[in-house]
Amino acid sequence: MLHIDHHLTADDLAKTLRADAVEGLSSRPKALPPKWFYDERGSVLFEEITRLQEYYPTGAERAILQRRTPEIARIAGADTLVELGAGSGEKTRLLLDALLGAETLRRFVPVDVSGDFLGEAAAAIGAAYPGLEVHAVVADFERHMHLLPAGGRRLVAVLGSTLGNQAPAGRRSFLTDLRSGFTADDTLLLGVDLVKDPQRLVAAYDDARGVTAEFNRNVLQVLNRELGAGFDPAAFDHLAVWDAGNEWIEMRLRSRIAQRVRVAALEMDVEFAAGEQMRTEISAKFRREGIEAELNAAGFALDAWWTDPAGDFAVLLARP
Ligand code: AVJ
Repeated sequence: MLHIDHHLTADDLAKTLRADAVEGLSSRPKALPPKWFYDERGSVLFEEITRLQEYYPTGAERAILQRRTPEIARIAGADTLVELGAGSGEKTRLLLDALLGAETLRRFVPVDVSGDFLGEAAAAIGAAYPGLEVHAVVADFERHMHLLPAGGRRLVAVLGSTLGNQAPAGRRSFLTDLRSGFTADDTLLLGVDLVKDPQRLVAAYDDARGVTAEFNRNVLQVLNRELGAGFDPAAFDHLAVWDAGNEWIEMRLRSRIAQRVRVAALEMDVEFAAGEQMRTEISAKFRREGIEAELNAAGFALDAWWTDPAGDFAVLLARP
């Protein structure tokens, strides 16, 4: 039983990319939203990042889930697992197995902006879990959270510290939108990376093998392909900077030279000074009190909080 809802067409995505590029490339400092990293190559590079020794979040979150999914399943009592940024990977399977073990689950709702990726993920889960209803949803987290399939008792999972890609105002509207679609029976499962020694944070975003640097520069190739831009990725250096005031990591691309880059589809010429930096991602790091206050402000109450033994990462449950 496989079913896909489309709230987003390829055309919507193309329009959003153009709008983001016009705005980001003409603002000072320049900035691009991180969601454009994840084309096919970017997704492969991100998978490779999750296996890097320096990139601790994936392993830490997996360790928490390996230990806590029975408790999560018991507390949530969910008949539906909704996974945002989904999901045929190991974490998804840990959750599905636990919910099936508790004999409450009947439906899986993977949600992603990429229809191709989602189709594959949904098919893989459908094949591995016969009898499970798979209802995939192509949607944008920033706009469509109130359109998620309703009914039953849902566990909505936002793992991998995806929330940290947004600044506080964006997190507030995302959590508020999500909350507006929640009933008293629904539960939120959130994975968040925690504030720690800046050296370890920087290393996680500037690995020795340069995989993250390639991932970062890949956004330029996305602009080249989708917008007919003329970026030379080799003309930009990768930077990872800890912003202690905002408690987030910033990834940036720094122009090695003064250059002018044509972006044909936008009929735009973009000037970079030598050494000019463009922000490509923020990855916020959290503290318990801070995320609890954000949840409360959006109408959620913190229900459970688990970390890995080193205290690097947290998985939490929250309810209306
Ligand atoms: C998938 C957004 C959680 O911010 O750590 C990894 C993406 N960027 N290395 C993160 C990412 C650079 C990742 N998230």
